[in-house]
Amino acid sequence: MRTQLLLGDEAVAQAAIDAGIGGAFSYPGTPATEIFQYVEQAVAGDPAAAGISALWSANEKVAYEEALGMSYAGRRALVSMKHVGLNVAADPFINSALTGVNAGVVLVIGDDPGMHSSQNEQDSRFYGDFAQIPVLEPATQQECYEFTVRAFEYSEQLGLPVMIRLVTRLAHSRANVKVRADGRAREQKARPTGNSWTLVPAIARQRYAALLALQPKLLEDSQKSPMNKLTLAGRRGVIACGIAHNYVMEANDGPGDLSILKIGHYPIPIGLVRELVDHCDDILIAEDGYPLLEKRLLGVLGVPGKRIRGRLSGDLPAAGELTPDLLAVALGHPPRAELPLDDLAARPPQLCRGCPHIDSFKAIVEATAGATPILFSDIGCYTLGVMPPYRAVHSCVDMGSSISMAHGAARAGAYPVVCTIGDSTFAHSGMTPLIGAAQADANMTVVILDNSTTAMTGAQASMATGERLLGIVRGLGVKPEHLHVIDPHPSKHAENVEIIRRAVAHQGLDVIVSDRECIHLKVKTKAEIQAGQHS
Ligand SMILES: Cc1ncc(C[n+]2csc(CCOP(=O)(O)OP(=O)(O)O)c2C)c(N)n1
Ligand code: SF4
Repeated sequence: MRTQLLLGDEAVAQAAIDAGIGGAFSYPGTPATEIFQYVEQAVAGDPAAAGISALWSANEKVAYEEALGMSYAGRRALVSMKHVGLNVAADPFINSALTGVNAGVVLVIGDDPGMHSSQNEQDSRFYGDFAQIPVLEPATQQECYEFTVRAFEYSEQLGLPVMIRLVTRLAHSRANVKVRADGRAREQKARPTGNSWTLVPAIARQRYAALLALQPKLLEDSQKSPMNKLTLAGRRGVIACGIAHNYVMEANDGPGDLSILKIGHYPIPIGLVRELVDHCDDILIAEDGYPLLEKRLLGVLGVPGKRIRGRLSGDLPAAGELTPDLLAVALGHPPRAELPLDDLAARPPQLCRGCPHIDSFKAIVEATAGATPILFSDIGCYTLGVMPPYRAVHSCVDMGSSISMAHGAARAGAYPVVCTIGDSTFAHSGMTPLIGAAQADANMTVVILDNSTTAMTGAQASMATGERLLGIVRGLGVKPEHLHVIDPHPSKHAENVEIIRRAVAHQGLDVIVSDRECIHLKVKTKAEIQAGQHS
């Protein structure tokens, strides 16, 4: 055993290394990025991690499928992503509960209650429930480590993927973690035999029946799991899930006379919940996310004779992160005096001075002045083009949506339609809609903002930049005479405006690659960029 000061994310990564993974798979996204980055760095410097494969994937679906392929071939695989990434990976994820896994697959999701750097605050425990697989929810960095080690063993024992759900506060805070010092690669498992991985309907029906048949065991396991702890004391009870347990302990200054069910292992341990509810009159449910447990417990008709409180009852807010202060009030303690933060001036995020995206937006705005353009955009630093003075972003829905939405609008007869998308987002999910737009020769202009990096999440390498990007665009069917490259720099402004004007005037598809490095690639180290960026 040795002790290391680790982020929750890093504790998960260290545990995966110690569990003998053959590979880590991911696409960057806050708050999960550091999981993969820790493995990547360990591969370079830690002999225990030598031989682990750690390459960023093009998107989360690809990452999940690569992990599944590694498992099929007999090696344990770690796959991590932010919560909205699981929407992208949902297809293989849900289906892998039917195929099952060979060597252990652990999927780690970083949820972001409060939307510190995300488009929504969806709760991934629902995905686990939907796929009918076990979900583990650690409360501390030590549990991040221990639950991950256990998750690999459990995944192999069940032949199912196991999900670990983290939230931003846990993923991004540090504590001392006791780790095993004996991490080493495991033997390769034999490849599966038979057809169970081929989900044609006849096999899929059998596999789904097998998954359903496994459900009583999953429930029995969670009932007995040491990750779920029931302590009966007074008639006031709390069910605390994951990190919410810490908040309850802080808010109440320890357990006091509360009866407490701490949940870290799902499916919901129904027997333990029943014991707590039978024992108590008043039950507060503390979940940092959606009211998964509260909703299930109340059902359609509620629990007669018991007071069930939580986000649905209004005792805790319906949206946003939980905090010890919110729980203190819900537990009947006086609210703590607020810190006087009013004097701090609000500082909205901005594009950096000298950012190439600024010059791209200035040129787009000038080239479309006088018309009423629809300016679809996407997710990255450039989303900040929504702010004045540019106001050049009218939409940002999900990664890759700019090109598809522009195509839809063009088909509705809208004109001019211009969309902006970053190089990494283009590789993630912009290429597929461009195939259709090129085939239809849609009347729209796509501007790919190639700053040679995935800047927003901390300057990870991009898969579609420079000459490679141009080759991809041509390969997707864009006519060479309608593919242009501009240099987004103040000295080239007039020239760029003219190129965009002509592209917009052309009744068909044009793609403009706006090619200039993020300024921080030149003047800052990756670590400095990572310290300042997120999402
Ligand atoms: C499905 C999903 N995965 C990951 C993210 C996190 N994320 C936000 S923007 C972005 C990529 C940004 O890179 P790029 O498109 O090249 O733009 P830049 O920030 O470099 O301007 C990532 C990975 C997300 N928001 N949604
Ligand atoms: S990090 Fe780079 S791409 Fe992002 S705003 Fe700053 S200069 Fe622009």
